[in-house]
Formats: sequence, structure tokens, C-alpha cells
Amino acid sequence: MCGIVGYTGTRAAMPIILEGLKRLEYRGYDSAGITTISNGKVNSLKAAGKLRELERQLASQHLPGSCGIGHTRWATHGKPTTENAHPHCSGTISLVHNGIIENYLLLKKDLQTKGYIFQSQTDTEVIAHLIHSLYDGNILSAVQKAIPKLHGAYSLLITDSNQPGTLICVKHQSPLILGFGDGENFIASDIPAILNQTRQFIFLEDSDLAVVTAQDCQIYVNGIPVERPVKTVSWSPAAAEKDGHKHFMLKEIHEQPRALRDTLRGKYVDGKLVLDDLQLSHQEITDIKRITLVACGTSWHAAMVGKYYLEKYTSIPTEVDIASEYRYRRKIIDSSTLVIPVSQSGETADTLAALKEAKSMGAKILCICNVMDSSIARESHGVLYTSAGPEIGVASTKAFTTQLAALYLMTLYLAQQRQQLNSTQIAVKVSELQAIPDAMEQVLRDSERYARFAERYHNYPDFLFLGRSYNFPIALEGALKLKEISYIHAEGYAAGEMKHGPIALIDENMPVVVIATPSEVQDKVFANMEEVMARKGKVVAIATNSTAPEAVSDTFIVPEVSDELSPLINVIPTQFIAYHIADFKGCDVDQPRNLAKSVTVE
Ligand code: HGA
Repeated sequence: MCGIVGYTGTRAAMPIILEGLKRLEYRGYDSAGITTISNGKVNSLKAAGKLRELERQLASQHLPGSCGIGHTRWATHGKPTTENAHPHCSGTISLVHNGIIENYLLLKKDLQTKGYIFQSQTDTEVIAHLIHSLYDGNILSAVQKAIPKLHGAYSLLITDSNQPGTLICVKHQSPLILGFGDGENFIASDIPAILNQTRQFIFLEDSDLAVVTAQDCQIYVNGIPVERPVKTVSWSPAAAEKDGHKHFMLKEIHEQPRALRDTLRGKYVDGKLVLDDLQLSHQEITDIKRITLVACGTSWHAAMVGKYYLEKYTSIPTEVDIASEYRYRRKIIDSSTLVIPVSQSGETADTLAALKEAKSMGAKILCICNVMDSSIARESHGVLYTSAGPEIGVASTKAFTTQLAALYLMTLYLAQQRQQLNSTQIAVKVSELQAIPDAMEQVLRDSERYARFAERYHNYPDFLFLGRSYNFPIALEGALKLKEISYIHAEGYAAGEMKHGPIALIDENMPVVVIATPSEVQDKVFANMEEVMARKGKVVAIATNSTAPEAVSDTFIVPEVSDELSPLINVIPTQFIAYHIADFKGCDVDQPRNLAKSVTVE
């Protein structure tokens, strides 16, 4: 997510903050800004685009002062423009923010009636004005009064030019760390930003508020002073970038619960799903007669799961198409057709071209993508953003699971607006979805088991992945992940199709990963598993305690969730299988050969 860097000490703050921001830039950001305080004056500079643009402008505009805050933004609310870049200011107060304020619209309306004028479209600016509205000369007490009014996730770094040299830090569901020097202190969202300055850190906990000066640091919870342990971090800079994980892909696999929580944030308000950015009128939603999902690669697999959701809850005939195929075939489209492009980067060339063509033929376009104001988002009539944060590993993981959640939310929203699900039914579905991040955390604890599995299985030249219904696309995704990063040949199949061909391949040299979690078709999956074992195939089952099969070679137990949401859980074992096998083989996990992260060519 966004990068935060702060400094208070005796040296010039600006170069230290800029250097810290540069150390986070590898993740890809859309704008940046720095504020310093000198002689009770606020000096600020912000720039859209890469950090080098801010750096270029800083070359001719010095920001004096030995205390300051900086930010690299990855937009969630408002386009990546200079106005929306952080820091955001109100009077003597400046702040940077990482996270999402769910109730920002309500707060904004209230502040507007009090006369506050907003310069940006961000949720962050609301925090600055809110603190200002509660300020009577004491920044600490104003922040303490503002915090209970904020709903959502936020790490904040705040300055007040009336109190130069003091930084207020707040952490709630987004990371924030304090770094300690000699007569100087540092604050950052992530260790790599300040690892060249110090190795002594405090990792703030949720609800912590810290007051940091050059000489001192005091942490409070609800106004009561608390102690937190100072830890020494011995990671290399490269390990720190990956949060101590060996690869970005592994880090991103572990980020999935957080990414999912952020994607759900603010979408369910007062018993209703609120997806404001979809921008379809009630009439337009009622008039939809057909839906087509278009996507490539992993996003195509997410779209396939989306078809099951959409047909089940909206009863609208839905097809899924590979964008590069869709472009070059005859399409039957009119204004009652809804086209849903799905893309992590929002720049996928084939998906963008498919979108443009469908739009020119009169279709309504609602895209699902992860990058604010990307080409696909701009070309669409409405957008549902996933909040996975920047994904660096070429093999998609957290973007995929957040796409699944977005497709589920979009489906429930359409069903709500078309009155096909009532508020009680929606409430049940949303609470099941909200429980998924906790269930994911259970699966993530098992990572080491998959590492041991990889030791035994990395030499097999072929794998088969089988699943049915919602988990058929997960079989395809599991096979794709293994191919992409370990270069092992793998096929994904609908388990019922096995008899129609791939069964000929099965012998003792063919591991078959079978997704066998509880479902309406569970007995049929078990029959398919028997067919494999009867031909000496090695079955590796992904199952729950209640479906764990006997006599298979290996079983990975996952927590039981509803069948329709099980893809969000079941995909994690397949990600781990691919990751650990690739790692064991010594493959370049994050940058597999011949592949690019964002496919911007046809
Ligand atoms: N919601 C804020 C901060 C976004 C963020 O934390 N991204 O990682 C914004 O859109 O500016």
C-alpha cells in the first residue's frame, strides 16, 4: 500500500525522507509529496507520477527544516493527481495516510457544512480537516478526539507547525513503525524505507498513538502510556523489501487476508451494499439481459468463478470470454448487455481492446481492476476497484482472490438492486465473505507443510488439477500457477471431464491435485478420485476435516466455508504448491522466464 516516511532530528529532513521514499518505490506508486516544518512554517511539494518527478521539482525548490513527513501514494480514493497526492493540509496541520476511511463521505458532508473547502477527492483530506475542526492549540488532544470518529484502516503521520519537531503517529489496521537514532528518530510504513538509518525499531500495534520528537518517544493507547519492545532487525535490505519473506510472491500470498479486508471495506453500509463507483442507474440494472465477462490469464479464471455467482443470484445469462478471442469473433451486443472486463493492472491490451469494441457497440461496461485510473478503469462506465495494493510477483495471487471477492460483491449488489435477494439474505452472504480473511489466515499458517511436500514432489514432470463447479476454475488456476513459476507441465480439468481424455495419462508418475471440499458435487468428486487411484495415480487432496479422503497420498486440510466462497480458500494451497515447488527447484519465482507482469501488447 502507500509508503510513509517521517523524520525528526537535527539533519535536513527532506533528503532523508526522499531517500526513504525511493527505497519503497520498487512497488510502483502514482504520486508523491513531502512536507517539512521550518521556523513554524509549512513547506510542501507534491507531484503526480513517479518519484523522479517530485525529485526533479525538489531540485529547484528546497524544503528547509529538520522535521518532516513524506508519502508515495497508491490511489484508492480519487485519481492519481497532484491535488490528491499527500500530504494533505488544514491550517497548521499536515498529514499523510495509508489506508481507507470508510465513512469519509459522511464526515466530508459534515465538515463542508462547517465551512471546510476540499481541494482533493481523497478520503485522507477529511482526516486533516477533522483534526483541524477539533484543534484548540493542542495537536495531541485534537488527534485523540478525531480518532474515534474514523472508521476503516489508517496509519497516519501528522505534523503541526505550531509544534515543530513533534510528529504524531497513529496506527489502525495499516502498518507503521518507529526507528530510533541518536538524537533523531524516524517513522515509516515499512522497514526498507529507513533500514539504512537504523536497525532499532518499534512495531506499533493497532490503536497505538505515538508522539515522537528527536529525543523522545511516548506511545499511548486510549490516552494511557504503554511500553512497546524495541526490536533489532538484522534483515538485509533485499529481505526487508519482502517483509522478511524469500520472494515477493510469498509475501503477497500472505497479504491476502489484508487485501481482502481492504477490498470489502466501506462496501456494506447500514445493511446495504453500496458500490457508488459502478454508476449504473436502477433502471439500467433492471434492464440487463446478458452479461459477458472478458479477461486474460488468472483474471479469466476469476471471471469464470464470477459466471457461477452471477447466474446463481441474478439469473442473467452470463458468458465468459478470453479477451483475445472475444475481440475477433462476432458479438451479439446491445444496450441491455453488460460487459465486465477483469484485469489486475487495468492495462491488459486484449482486455482493453475487447472493452472498447463492446462499448462502441452499445454495451454498458463495469470493470474490476486493481489500479486506480488505469486505461481500463477510464474507458469503463463504472469501476469496482480491488484493494490488493501493488502486486510485484509476476504470478498473480492477492489480485486473484480480491477479484473473486469483487465479483461476489458485484453479484450481490446487482441482486440487491434487482430485488432478487432481500436484505437478510445479503447480510448473511456479506458476513460469510467477511469471515474469509480469518479462514485464509488458518491456511497461511501451514506454509511449511507445503515446503516439505515440494521436496517430495518437485521431480514429477506433469501434474493434473481437478475441481468441479466453483472449483473448476481453481483447478485451472492451480495448473497455471505451477506452469508459470516452476515450468512443470500441468493441466487443469473439470473433474467430470477426466474420463473424456486425460484419464489416459494417469499412472504412478502423475500427481493429481483434487479439490474435494464440501459441495453439492462432493460425491462425484470422490468418485473421480477413486478413478485416479484405481489407475495408480497419486491423489493430493485439498479437503476439509469433514471431507478428508482416506488412502490418498497427501491431504491438505483447509477450513470449511460455504461452497461458493471456497475458491478463495482453496486457491491458497495451489499457490503454495506452485510456490514451494518452484522455490525448491531454484526457479526465479518473482520473474519467471518469458512472462511480464502487465501484458500491454496483443
Ligand atoms: N485512501 C488514501 C490512501 C491510499 C492508500 O493507502 N493506498 O495504499 C488515498 O487514496 O489517497
